Amino acid sequence: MSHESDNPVDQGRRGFLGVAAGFGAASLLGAAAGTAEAQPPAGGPPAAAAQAAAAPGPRLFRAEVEIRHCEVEGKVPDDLSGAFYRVGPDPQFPLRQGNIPFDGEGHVGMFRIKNGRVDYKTRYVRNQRWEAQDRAGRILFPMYRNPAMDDPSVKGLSRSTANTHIINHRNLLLALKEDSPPSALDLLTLDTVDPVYSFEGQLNSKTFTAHPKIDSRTGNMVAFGYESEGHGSDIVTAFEVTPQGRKVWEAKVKVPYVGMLHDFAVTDNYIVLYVIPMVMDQKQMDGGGIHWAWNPQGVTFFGAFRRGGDGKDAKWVQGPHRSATHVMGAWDDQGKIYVDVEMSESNPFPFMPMQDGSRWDPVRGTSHITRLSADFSRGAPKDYGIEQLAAWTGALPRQDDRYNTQPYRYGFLGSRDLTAADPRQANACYVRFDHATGKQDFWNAGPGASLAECCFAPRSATAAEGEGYLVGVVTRQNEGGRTDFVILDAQRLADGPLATVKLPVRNPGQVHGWWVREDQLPQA
Ligand code: V55
Ligand code: FE
Repeated sequence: MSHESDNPVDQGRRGFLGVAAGFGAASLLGAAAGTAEAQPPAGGPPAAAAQAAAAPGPRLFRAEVEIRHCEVEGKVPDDLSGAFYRVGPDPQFPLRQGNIPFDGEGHVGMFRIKNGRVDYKTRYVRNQRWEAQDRAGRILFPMYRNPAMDDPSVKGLSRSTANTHIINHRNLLLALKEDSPPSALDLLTLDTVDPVYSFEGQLNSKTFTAHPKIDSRTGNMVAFGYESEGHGSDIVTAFEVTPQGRKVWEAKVKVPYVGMLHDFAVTDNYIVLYVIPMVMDQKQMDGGGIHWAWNPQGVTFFGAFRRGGDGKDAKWVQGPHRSATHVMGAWDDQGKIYVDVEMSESNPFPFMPMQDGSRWDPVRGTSHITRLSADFSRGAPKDYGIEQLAAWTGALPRQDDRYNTQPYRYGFLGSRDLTAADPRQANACYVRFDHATGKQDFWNAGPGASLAECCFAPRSATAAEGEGYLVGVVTRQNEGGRTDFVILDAQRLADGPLATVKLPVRNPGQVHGWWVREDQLPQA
């Protein structure tokens, strides 16, 4: 894991990373395993080799792949029909020194599953950034979310890498980066059909989150943008769109300070924002650096406001120094709000600079699933609750997405085997949390495996919560990074995959993935 630390004095602490699963470059882009990250390619001219060796991103892939009738070990369940989509950064050209693996152009993958057959296809998101750099043959947006560093030729173009998450809306596949509007793709061909999607002109924000939620009752998409009125803006715009695409609500609120608002929570009655001290650092950007730095003195704010309101009721509850990025599930109950997040004591991202120049701490940067709670029934509470739910580590939790806004029982997480005799050798695994019993069960992916974020696919649109399949991409680091796509019975993870789709190639990294049921897909 070359990005955590290269300093030998840190080896002791790095040993801990053998147990933890987190946001290391390797883990984010398809690894929760303790194996070394891929090495830069050997050979080539010395300058290119040096650049590759110093490149802060993942090994380049860039091959757009199509495989029909994939090889399957086991049997694809008859009642699993639809498509699994994934996206991650796959830099068009090696990242500039000082840049971070969150940059890099979005490369989308699709596993299309129907009648026991699996087809695999990948395409870059051909948006304005990709097209401009393709024509130029070089990087024109050299630094993560620092527009001042852009090549003058790209002024006015969308900066979106579209590399973070992917979600269907109406008959479109939206590829998302939180600093920009979505890019819209065709759900079946993966062709980019609208590089800067504006929700038919209804998007009243310069940005759009990577983590929209689907209302469990209405199917509406609930979303927001932060830095909504432009670079450094402290305005958040939240809104809601029907499945047919009509905007039915919007509100603007001011945040206590400009921090990374990567994910959010939506309940029946509330929008919840959690502000962490991953702060916008203009000085760092003026020096040619990235957008964010971690403020080791910063406090958190748990904020909530009513859905359907004008945002003036927004209340912010101050809390201790913490980080939380992704939400497993959230709900409200008579004014009490519960949000399950992956939470760490401090900066979870090894590649995000510490504002005081201190070294990144892998122990305090390790995340656990944690329940935040706050009682808004009598106005603003004076604090919010923080309760760690289990010892499993990991940073990309999921749930049965039909329960995005409701009380829920089952959560899923890519983690590392807690039961391993030698924690430094702990294999990657997918874990199911049962919040009703407080128990977890898991599938161990075996030695040399890295696991991308998993995704739940229901057996049918009306199946009970958690009844269906857990799907995810396994990178076999001990086979040159070859790809397996696994389909597990979500109620019997320990039994291992029902089907393993074996690809002969490695894969572009994944940040997030999304399942689209057959009935939500256009038919070819
Ligand atoms: C995240 C990922 C991003 C980003 C900001 O996982 C936050 C969190 C892949 O890009 O730009
Ligand atoms: Fe995310």
